[in-house]
Amino acid sequence: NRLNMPYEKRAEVSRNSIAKQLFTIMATKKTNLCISVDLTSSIQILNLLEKVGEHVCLVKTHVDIIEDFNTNFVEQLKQLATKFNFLLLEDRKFADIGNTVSLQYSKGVYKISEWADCVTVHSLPGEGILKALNSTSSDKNKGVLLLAEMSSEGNLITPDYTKATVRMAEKYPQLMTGFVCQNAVTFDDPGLVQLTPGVQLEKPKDNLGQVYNTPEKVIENGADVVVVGRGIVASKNPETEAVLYKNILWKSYSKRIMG
Ligand code: 5IU
Repeated sequence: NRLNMPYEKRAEVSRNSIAKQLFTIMATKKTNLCISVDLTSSIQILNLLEKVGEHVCLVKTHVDIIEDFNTNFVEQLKQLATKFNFLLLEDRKFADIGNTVSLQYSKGVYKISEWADCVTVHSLPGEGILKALNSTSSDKNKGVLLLAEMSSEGNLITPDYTKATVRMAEKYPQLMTGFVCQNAVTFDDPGLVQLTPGVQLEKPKDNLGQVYNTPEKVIENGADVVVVGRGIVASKNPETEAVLYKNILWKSYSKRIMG
């Protein structure tokens, strides 16, 4: 099964171009760390990425929290992605009807489709949301990470919802980069990425419902790419901390593929 397959082999079977690129970057840079840059200043984000860019395969953004968002920021973000060889995930969590999501994806202030390699999407509204993203023209190759589970306490996602989400994704193999989840929700397609947020070494939770696991635990649970936000971003020395997470995660993955 996919848990024992090395990333470079999984790249070969990915049907989505972003999943293929991501697996290839992970194998090349020897990192499965994704940093979540939940900062409200564009300068702070760019400065942080200068420091940690070489240690991550993916950068996860929430562009709608940036106070001084502008097109120059997007240009610099893209340049850093090229310089350090990482991909961009906008964690937009689209959740509306297809027509609205198509507009939210490509229009407005953020024009997400022009710079994001992939986006997060809720399965809640039904298949139309995937149909919309599939057909909306984009400046680049694109990918969707579908939310099959969440890390937060008391979330309303049930096992049936998770299963139905996996089934929905099966209809759009070219669009699907993978799933955002806490457990191995499917073993069917080794070309899909399991992205897991809710990871920190310091604390077991925050004050607003976030629940943390350790890096070792989430890799055991099937994570391929692991999202760390405040564990790195809020630390005194983000670069040192990024290296620490990177090393633990890569060691856990190496152990996993050994069986
Ligand atoms: N995020 C989660 N849990 C989820 C999903 C997304 O934490 O189930 I889906 C996002 C929220 C935040 C980041 O942007 O991942 C985690 O940040 P911290 O590591 O700072 O908690």
